[in-house]
Amino acid sequence: GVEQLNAHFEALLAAGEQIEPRDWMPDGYRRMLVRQISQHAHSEIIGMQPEGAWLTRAPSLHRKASLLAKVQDEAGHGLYLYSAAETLGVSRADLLDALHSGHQRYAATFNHPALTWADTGAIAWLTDGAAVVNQAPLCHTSYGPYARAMRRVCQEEAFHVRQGYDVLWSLCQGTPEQKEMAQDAVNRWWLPAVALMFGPPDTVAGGSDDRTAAMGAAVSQRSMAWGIKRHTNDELRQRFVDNVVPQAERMGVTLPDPAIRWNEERGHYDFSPIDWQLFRGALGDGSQCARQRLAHRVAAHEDGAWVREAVDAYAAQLADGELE
Ligand code: BYC
Repeated sequence: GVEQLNAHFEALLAAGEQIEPRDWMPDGYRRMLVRQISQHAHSEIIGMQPEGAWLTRAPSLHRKASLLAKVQDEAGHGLYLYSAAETLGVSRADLLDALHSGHQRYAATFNHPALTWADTGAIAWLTDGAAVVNQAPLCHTSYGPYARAMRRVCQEEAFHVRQGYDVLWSLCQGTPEQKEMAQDAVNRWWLPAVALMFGPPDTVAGGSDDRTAAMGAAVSQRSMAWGIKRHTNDELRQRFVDNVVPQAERMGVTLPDPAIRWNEERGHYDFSPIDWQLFRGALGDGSQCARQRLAHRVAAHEDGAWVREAVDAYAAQLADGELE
């Protein structure tokens, strides 16, 4: 019966074995994975847009080539992740419909506009930097197909972080205007990265909506018990801040949080607590930029209909033996 299956499932988790598509799994585990993997996949493909907007305006051929490769990588990440989600019995078409109709979310980080060239550097350095910290433990997440997708994604993200750092570094070596442009982009992308890429805080500290924050913590605990998440959101957020503060110092930009200082006793950098209300506000749902992101995505999907039709027609001809 179900109890026996569940005991076997729990035993696999306890032994540190990965769960594979052929294995029995509780409905809640499957639902939680579908939700996280699809939200993740959507974030990758919507996340192409802020930087993608600068492809035609990159300041040199060299910068254009690396940005193009970076944005293409994000499309690839979306594809690995949709494939991983499909092993759970959902279809990519349905997941895309859920994104397009607003039924599923993507990281609200990407509801912010990329106003200058320096934003491409700040996004890659901070947002991809946060993503690597959040996603590296997912290489050991309990669901096999998700873990395998994450290994490749993380290697590519690590390259993106350096590409972003290099864009900002060069601007910081340039004219006062260029340096100011770098600082301005860092000022605008800091909060979206530190607040949104890690999800809500683990505790209600600083927040005023106790009920939803407590629910968030319960979901997190469930996720950790199933080995989907390996660390809490705030642990990973701290790891990100510890990585990034010395990098900012080397580059010569200031992170826009006056509370950032080394705490000898904790062995970590202190920073301002993430306010839950601010987090909700910063989601930018319904903002002009969010509407544009979605409209752009839907238009790209519709423009690509002929490709999907051609692929289906080709597959049908192959199946009928019309092509050799
Ligand atoms: N934005 O789910 P909960 C990239 C919502 S892309 C909007 O309990 P948890 C890149 C959440 O939906 C890679 N909403 O939080 C691409 C829920 O609301 P509903 C992105 C958010 O479990 C291109 C409520 O808040 N990486 O790197 O802690 C260019 C409660 O949250 C957000 C991943 O996706 C948000 N950010 O999960 C550059 C990694 N966060 O649905 C870079 C995998 C939360 O109840 N994902 N909400 O109305 C994760 O690890 C988890 O999804 C998170 C949040 C830690 C992000």
